Amino acid sequence: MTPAELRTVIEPDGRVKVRDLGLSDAELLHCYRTMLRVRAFDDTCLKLQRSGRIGFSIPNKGVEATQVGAASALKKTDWIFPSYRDFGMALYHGIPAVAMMHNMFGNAEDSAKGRQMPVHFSFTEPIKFVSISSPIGTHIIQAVGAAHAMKLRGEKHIALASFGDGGTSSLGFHSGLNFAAVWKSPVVFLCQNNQYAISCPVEKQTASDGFAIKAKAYGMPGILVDGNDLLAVREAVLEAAEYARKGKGPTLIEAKTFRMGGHSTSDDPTRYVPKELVAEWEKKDPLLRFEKFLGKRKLWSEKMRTQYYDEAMAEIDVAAKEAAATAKPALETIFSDVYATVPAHLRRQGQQAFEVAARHGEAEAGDGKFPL
Ligand SMILES: Cc1ncc(C[n+]2csc(CCOP(=O)(O)OP(=O)(O)O)c2C)c(N)n1
Repeated sequence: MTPAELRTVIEPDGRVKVRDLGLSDAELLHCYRTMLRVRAFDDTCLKLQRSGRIGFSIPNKGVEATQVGAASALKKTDWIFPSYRDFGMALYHGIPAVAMMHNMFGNAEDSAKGRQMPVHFSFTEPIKFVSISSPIGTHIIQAVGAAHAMKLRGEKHIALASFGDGGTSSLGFHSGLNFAAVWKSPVVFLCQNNQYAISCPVEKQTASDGFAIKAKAYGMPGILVDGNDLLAVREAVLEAAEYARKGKGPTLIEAKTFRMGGHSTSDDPTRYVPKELVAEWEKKDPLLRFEKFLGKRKLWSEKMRTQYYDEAMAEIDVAAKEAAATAKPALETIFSDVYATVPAHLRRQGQQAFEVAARHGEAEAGDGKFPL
């Protein structure tokens, strides 16, 4: 079988192949600003982690165009089942940076009340951004289930499941894609092929010719798109979303991109990513590509980049300070939002734990070892 052809819209020099982008200048600038806000969020989190104020973060550098391009193709009534590397999807849709920072600090204002790891955001407004699942691939089936429920209810919303190349080796990938294709569930599968799953290179992840090609076997359309080309990703997701809304079922999109940083702030990619590969992809930086495109439309200047980035850093600095100053969740909230009525045995156990904590004090941050 011939592999899918790589789709692009923005040429490396910034020219575009299509006339009607379906986005106003203001919307294009919102996409650009969102990518810079993601970089500012990353840069701030690295400093927070290195100075011991948060336990962990996930760098997004290099994959911002995939995140923002995909997000821009969704409606506010759609549901996002994100990977942990999708900060741009949340920021694009207006989720406040401070709400994300509350999760990074696991404080009392965090929507999960500190019961998730950092970067495991969950929001219901202004878009459904479903709680991130740490076990790789498990959210793919959650997305299919939610999408299928929407179909049964006669709603026209769709679900987007975003995952990495590593996610395709999960059982969730197989059962999710198979079910969705058979039942024509309105879901878009977005595989962000960023070349690595922690230190596992893509050549060791699959023996097949990429990931888009796998759609064929499941009986759904497969699209291979340049993930560093924001407009090409947007176009692919729009096409897949429309297909799903029409009741035709799912699509698998492979966005080919590159993780320009470490897997997480606990990782040192220089130990396993060849320098030449990094250099090759640095030239394809999605932010630079979009700047060239905006430049051709007289919408961009070097000064604008500095101004947007500085504004983003100031915004995120305020968010981080507010989150840092917010109290930890009270121990008594451990069962909140979990049960409509807390079962008697848990209430009893909770009571015992609260009494022990009252006698001995609560654990201090850093008492436990942090996972990868
Ligand atoms: C079931 C399971 N196995 C292993 C892990 C450990 N783990 C965390 S992230 C990750 C890599 C996933 O890579 P990929 O899906 O390509 O996403 P990326 O991090 O590249 O965005 C692994 C193996 C996990 N969280 N869950």
